[in-house]
Amino acid sequence: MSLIASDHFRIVVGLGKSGMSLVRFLANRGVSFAVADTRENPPELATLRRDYPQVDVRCGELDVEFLCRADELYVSPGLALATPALQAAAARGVKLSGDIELFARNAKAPIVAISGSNAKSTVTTLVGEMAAAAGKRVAVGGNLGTPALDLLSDDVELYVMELSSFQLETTDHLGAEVATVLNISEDHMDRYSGLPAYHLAKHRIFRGARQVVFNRQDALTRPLLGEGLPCWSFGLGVPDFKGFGLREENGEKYLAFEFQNLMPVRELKIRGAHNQANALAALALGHAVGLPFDAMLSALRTFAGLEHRCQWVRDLDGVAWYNDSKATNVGAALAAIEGLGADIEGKLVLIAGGDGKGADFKDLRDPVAANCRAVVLMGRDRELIAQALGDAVPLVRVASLDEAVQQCRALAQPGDAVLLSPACASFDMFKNYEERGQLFARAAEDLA
Ligand code: UMA
Ligand code: ADP
Repeated sequence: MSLIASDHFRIVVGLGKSGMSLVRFLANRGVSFAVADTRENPPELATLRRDYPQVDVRCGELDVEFLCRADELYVSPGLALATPALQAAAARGVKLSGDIELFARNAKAPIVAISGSNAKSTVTTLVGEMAAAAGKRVAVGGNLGTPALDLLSDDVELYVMELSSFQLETTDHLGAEVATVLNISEDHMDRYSGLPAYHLAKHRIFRGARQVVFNRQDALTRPLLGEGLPCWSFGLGVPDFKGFGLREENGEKYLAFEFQNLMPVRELKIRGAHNQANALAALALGHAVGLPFDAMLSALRTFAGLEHRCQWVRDLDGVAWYNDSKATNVGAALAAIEGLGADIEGKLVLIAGGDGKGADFKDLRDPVAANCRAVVLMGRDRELIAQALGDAVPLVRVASLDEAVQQCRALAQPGDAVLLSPACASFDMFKNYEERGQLFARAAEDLA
């Protein structure tokens, strides 16, 4: 039986991937609903018309009177709740909700819930692989891959969910078995009034959680409430009681839990200090839901990382080329610049720029000065980055990614690495970060 009242009328607002998953969910349960999208031609319109021709769809500017026919609106994470038509409907008593709230109400298996400014996809995928290695029937998705509602099944034994701040804004009670905010740094400042509002949205992940995992190196990841909840921690320092961390013994660095060494760090395939933190976070989450260490460690030994995250593309004349297109904010680019910068003999030639989402780029200046030979700047906000970097290193402005690759070829010296880590979203020049990363990799591979 579905936990959804059938005498209410709903409207799905936003007809992208999550909107379409809502349509399938509601239609399968015989709930009456309509669809609205501010776009004239939303991505899933053709699919909706083909599979659910009876559903009323309104495209274009949102009509408040239409929205007010509903008891509840399921709003896409892509639409700000501050949108005036949504606020007008809310003021008239219409409830604003989202797909994750519905998912949480209907999921019968425990949920591992993962948010944070960076590393969500890496840690979510790792925990999924750990659970699979432990023989669990696990479903992995949310902000990553398959939308949450499409994962619901009576067969699932564990849900591992990546959740964005946008999805959490419309989630009142998640009730996760274990929840974490991996790290907090500025992102999506075009949607939030500032870091406190973004932080509050992320921390909704702890609502109803039975256990918590926090990052010892980032105070903003500790839950504000919930004293008394079992808490596990991770961080790059030596771990204590209920903590995961790093310990050195006879010159060998180990991933460790409390007072026990688990595995030498060199056995990890994923590189850089940030990825050691990610491995520790995944161990903490897996341990909280009872996954055995041997299965978790075997998953860690085989996991080679995800595409577009500090991904090695090729070597050419002594220069390594890396695609970190998923670095869509300053915190992510910093992790790559410092992590990779420490790993190479020479210097980095960095490609940065794009849609900065209102970010402040000043934190890039010192790490760029310490690790980069030059920075090649592209995209809408390239001058904002140029201003923040000042005269830290030589700057080269380009009009296209192809031109950026050509410039990097000329600037890099043997022992250097070329790194695409834009610190920006891609939407000003590309369909998404995947397209940006693929075009970069292709252009780098084509160099003779
Ligand atoms: N839009 C409109 N009008 C609408 C609805 C959407 O203009 O009425 C525009 C907005 O600019 C919006 C964009 O369309 O940003 C995408 O919205 P959508 O409803 O088409 O999105 P979905 O396809 O449902 O994708 C969403 C998540 N997108 C966002 O949060 C922006 C996907 O995360 C997620 O994978 C998917 O649901 C399934 O759960 C993507 C993402 O970029 C990967 N997430 C952000 C991030 O990771 O930084 C948060
Ligand atoms: P998300 O899903 O949160 O965007 P990903 O796992 O896709 O996270 O990684 C996105 C980017 O974040 C990567 O390109 C990488 O450079 C950076 N990153 C990975 N791990 C960390 C970390 N622990 N701290 C900060 N940045 C990180």
